[in-house]
Amino acid sequence: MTAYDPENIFAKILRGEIPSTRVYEDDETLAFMDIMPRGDGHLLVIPKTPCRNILDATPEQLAAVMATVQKLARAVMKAFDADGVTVQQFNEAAGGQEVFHLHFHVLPRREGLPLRP
Ligand code: DGP
Repeated sequence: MTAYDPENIFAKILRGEIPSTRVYEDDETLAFMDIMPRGDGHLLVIPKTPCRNILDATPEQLAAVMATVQKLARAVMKAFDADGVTVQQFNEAAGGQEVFHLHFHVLPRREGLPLRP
């Protein structure tokens, strides 16, 4: 397992070194809009503590992040009058991960409307 890199983009967002559109925050997690949205309301949920991906996450980090994912999944259902929600998560480059700080994508979905690539 590669070590956590504190210079990854989401660590910089957490430290306020680069801007983001924050939509939710609590003691353990942060959520902000994805800069390359694959649909309206596409947001990302991350733990505030260092964590590369699900492979090195602690049960506590996962519990906190998933609680926020559920909260925001329910919120986007209402806010976007959605028919469903897709939750996505990638691990390591071979698994599709591009930013190496644990994150979950939350994507409100409408019936018959595919995600953008
Ligand atoms: P992945 O690691 O494959 O889940 O993809 C990373 C996601 O992070 C991708 O949907 C685009 C998003 N992203 C990359 N850089 C930034 C950034 O600087 N700000 C924000 N808000 N999102 C970013």
